[in-house]
Amino acid sequence: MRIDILTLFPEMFAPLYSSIPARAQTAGKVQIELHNLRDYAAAPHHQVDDTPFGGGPGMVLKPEPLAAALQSIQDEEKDKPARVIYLSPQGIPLTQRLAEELSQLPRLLLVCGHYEGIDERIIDKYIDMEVSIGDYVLSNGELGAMVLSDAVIRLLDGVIASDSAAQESFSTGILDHPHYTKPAIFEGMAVPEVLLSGNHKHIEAWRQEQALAATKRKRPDLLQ
Ligand code: 9WO
Repeated sequence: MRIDILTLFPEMFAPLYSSIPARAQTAGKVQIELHNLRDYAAAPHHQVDDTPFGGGPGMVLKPEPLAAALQSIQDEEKDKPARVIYLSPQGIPLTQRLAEELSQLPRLLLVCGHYEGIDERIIDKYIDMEVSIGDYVLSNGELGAMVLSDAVIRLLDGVIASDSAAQESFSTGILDHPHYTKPAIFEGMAVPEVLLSGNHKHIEAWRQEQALAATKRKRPDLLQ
């Protein structure tokens, strides 16, 4: 998969160069291309934003640099059209299901907004879908783009062990079971006996029961 990210702050994306996303890039499972919106703004001032029509506070990202950037980035691989996604609180919620769907696409182009947002005509003409990572306002779309990228990248074939992706929270529709490691007794608290039993049938049944109990207690909405 190829992920293009259009941003005013490419230096914010350091997290995608650590841990699992970094390994996925090294292994050739994903190619991440960062593009600075300012590079597409006209000289001499390279202005990317302007005051809102109708008044009000703050600034809006101008349409021309966004359109120039989106056309140019799409044209970098014409035979591989990108799904163009704008990260905003107005978007459809990012879920594990949506991450799985996006992980099947050959290319994503993530657009990061700033200030009060982007000119609506860009959304009308160039954005395929608006996605929200949750019901809160951030200071920009970059964190949303990183969250979406991470959720998608780890689902790509061969990035993590396939059984671990299949077993984890949400893929199964319920929360994860508790995990324990050594020592067997920590600050007076013992690891549940069944995990030391070596009986894999019992262990699996215990984990499923624990996962269901945790879901009922912490996220009953997931069981509706
Ligand atoms: C800022 C603002 C200030 C005064 C009045 C209204 C306002 N709305 C906004 C606003 O929504 N700014 C956004 C900041 C513009 C697009 C980029 N920004 C953003 C994206 N904030 N939060 C997100 C986001 C992205 C994905 N999922 C959740 C939140």
